[in-house]
Amino acid sequence: METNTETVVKNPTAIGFDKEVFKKNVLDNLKSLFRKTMETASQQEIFQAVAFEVKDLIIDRWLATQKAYKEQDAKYVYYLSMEFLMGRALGNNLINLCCYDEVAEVLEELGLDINVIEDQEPDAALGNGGLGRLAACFIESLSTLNYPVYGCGIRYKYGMFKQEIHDGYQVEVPDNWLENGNPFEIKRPEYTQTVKFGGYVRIEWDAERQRNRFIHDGYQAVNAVPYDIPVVGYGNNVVNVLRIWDAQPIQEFNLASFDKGDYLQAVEQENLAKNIVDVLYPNDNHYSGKELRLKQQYFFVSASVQQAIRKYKETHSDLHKLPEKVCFQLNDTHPTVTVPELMRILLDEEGMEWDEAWDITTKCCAYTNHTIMAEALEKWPVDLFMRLLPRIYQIVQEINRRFLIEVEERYPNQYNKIRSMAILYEGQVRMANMAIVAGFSVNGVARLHTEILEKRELRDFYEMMPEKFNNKTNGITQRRFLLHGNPLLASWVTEKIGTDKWITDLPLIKGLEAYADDTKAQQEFMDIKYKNKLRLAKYIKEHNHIDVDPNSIYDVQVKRLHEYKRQLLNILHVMYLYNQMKANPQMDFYPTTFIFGAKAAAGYKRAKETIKLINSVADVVNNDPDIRGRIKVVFIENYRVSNAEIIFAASDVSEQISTASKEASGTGNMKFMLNGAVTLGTMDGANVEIVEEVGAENAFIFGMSSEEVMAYEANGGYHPEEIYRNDPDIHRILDQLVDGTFSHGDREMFREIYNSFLAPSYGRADQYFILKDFRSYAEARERVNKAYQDKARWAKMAMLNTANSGKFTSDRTIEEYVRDIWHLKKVQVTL
Ligand code: GPV
Repeated sequence: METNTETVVKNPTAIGFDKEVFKKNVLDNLKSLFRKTMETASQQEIFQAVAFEVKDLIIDRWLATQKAYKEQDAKYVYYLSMEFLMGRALGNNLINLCCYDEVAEVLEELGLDINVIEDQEPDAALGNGGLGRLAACFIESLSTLNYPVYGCGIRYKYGMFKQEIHDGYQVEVPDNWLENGNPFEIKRPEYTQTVKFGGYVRIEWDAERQRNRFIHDGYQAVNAVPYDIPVVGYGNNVVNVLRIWDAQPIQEFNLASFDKGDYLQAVEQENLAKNIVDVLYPNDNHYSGKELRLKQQYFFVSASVQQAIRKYKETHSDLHKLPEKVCFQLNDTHPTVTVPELMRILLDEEGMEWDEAWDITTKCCAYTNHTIMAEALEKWPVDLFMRLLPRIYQIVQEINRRFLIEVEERYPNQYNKIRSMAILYEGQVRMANMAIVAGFSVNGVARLHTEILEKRELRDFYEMMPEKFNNKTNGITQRRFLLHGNPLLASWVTEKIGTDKWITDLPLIKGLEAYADDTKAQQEFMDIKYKNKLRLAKYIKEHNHIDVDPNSIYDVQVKRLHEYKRQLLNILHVMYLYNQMKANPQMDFYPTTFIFGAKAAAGYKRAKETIKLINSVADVVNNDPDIRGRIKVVFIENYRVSNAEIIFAASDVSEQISTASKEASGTGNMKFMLNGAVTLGTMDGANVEIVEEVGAENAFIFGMSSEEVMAYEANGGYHPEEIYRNDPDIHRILDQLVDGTFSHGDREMFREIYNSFLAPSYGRADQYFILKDFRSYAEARERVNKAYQDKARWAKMAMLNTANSGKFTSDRTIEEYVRDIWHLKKVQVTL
């Protein structure tokens, strides 16, 4: 793999950093921003003053980068995503500017702790989970690897809600992340675009060109105003842009419109603009079909595509060559209206013929699929779609018409092919089908996932157009999830392998393998883990008021709450363990802290019940004197990027227990591995590749294979009541859901969970095969518990996980996207 370590500049003075200047400027900022001094300023104000100073360090690199791109007439990827789960910026910007330690020293001289200052920054939580965080890792890697990118998204006023736990239940609190402003963003009103909704399409004869013209009229319009956030590369002077769009009402009345002076229309336009970017939909892996969501999609896509074309035309005259300079990468189907929007611009605004426009569009668009779960597939009702986007809908119809002719030619009289591949079908617009038909690339996010797409979910498309399909196994950035999140381990890795080049070349971390059997290194590794466990214990004490024992095994499942991720399997097993220990207080068991962190979509009932169950089990188990603290259950409130960094660093066991075939990839699994946690998981998503890298002896694998799961599904499921009848331990825990054991006698609290196994009110019983996998899971957990008691063996396993995590850097993933899909060139930036 090509790396660019030779361009990395780590000497802070070489990047123009001067401690004394920095200090003086921070004090000046305090004065000019808040009329305060060090003595009177709040921590939040100091954070702001520091952040503005860091933005100053960024600005020159930002200008230099954009200048270099222009000079080299660089090709850009536009990474279009409804979500960018960025987390905090200050610490990572300092790291990538290579002056983190120096700024920490400056702050210390001012009597401040950099961690406390970093804690003042709200997470930019413009995303739900894996898909949004992947986008954030990708743009960071693109910057670090010297590739031009615009991240394009929405500047939600309210990002992912804050989670509070009241009486064991999740309560959602609005996330007003912009309350104190965002010191890193820059408003760019000069790039404002207009986006049109509703109305109708008028057809006029264009005598000159001898063809129809399509004129969109009677619409409501909003202005899209971009805010740019810098994305700093590691030590290479590159600063790319995350461009997020805000919606503003159009000030002037549309006097040119035929019903001029229409007061009501002006008011309606204002209302449209008011709510379009209000809030991120908090659904993960789930399509909800709300009109406002489609408005959000078209809003940011139209603005981004218009902007891309305008930029291209500043320096190029021939739009036929657009694919040489622009690639639109669609992060799942959410931005798929990119396809008809680009067609609209080329046809209606540029006056092209269909075939020319289609040729360009299909060379510019590429699609990433992130799930095979049916409930996540976006299918917009035709009536809603055509009402909101009348001209776009016409274009979709034409794309569909022409595609179906192709299908018919290739597969005469095979209606099943049309049924599976049509874009418009049974009154719905099927976004995935449109993305596949129009994209030149379709990729899955882990090898197993791509295989399932090819062999099953998208079989007909794969058969018809195999050349489009490819795999890009996900990755994560080690700058955030090791260098920033786990500074102790980061320094130790550098010391052990004798170089810090792993920061931009993660496979070098393999050098740790030489120490796997070295007793002293094992001790050092576990000492670092212990310190990180202390740090997490302190966090949990401060935020959740629970004492945890840093000598216990930290067994951790943090991710969105979803039935397919099977937090329920985890907590049912804790109930089982509790029963075992009550029955046999002397049982051989190493003390374990079961840590959960998860937000449930606000409207996802089963997920919220599961949170309540976890907290209820925690209440009983943590307070039962018979257990003597040997089992603890902790639910960490408000799991998000910033506390995730602390959690990964402190984990011993990484729970990756999704029903095989359901988790497209997972990326948390990689963050745990990098930080030396051992995977306890199913053969699902990227777990398969993790096991391949680290070796089966250094992971704990259990459960049905994806093939087995899919075979059961093809037969309509299985019979969980047989297991219930024949396995007394399982019988007992299910009964405990409805006998009040974990609910102060309330027999109804968990009735629906109970019913989901034995008497589902909808769908199949135990849809995610929890009981089917239970014994295998229990046995794997026993192996984990035994293995941990052999300190040397565990230390070796943990270290080998870190040592073999090299493949899972997002730098590798990005190089593959560049090689196979984007074909970007590296741009060197000098100051
Ligand atoms: I679709 N993913 C997500 O976070 N939200 C979504 O709406 C959809 C997918 C996730 C998958 O569930 C993960 O397996 C995957 O690792 C991640 O996307 C990034 O590819």
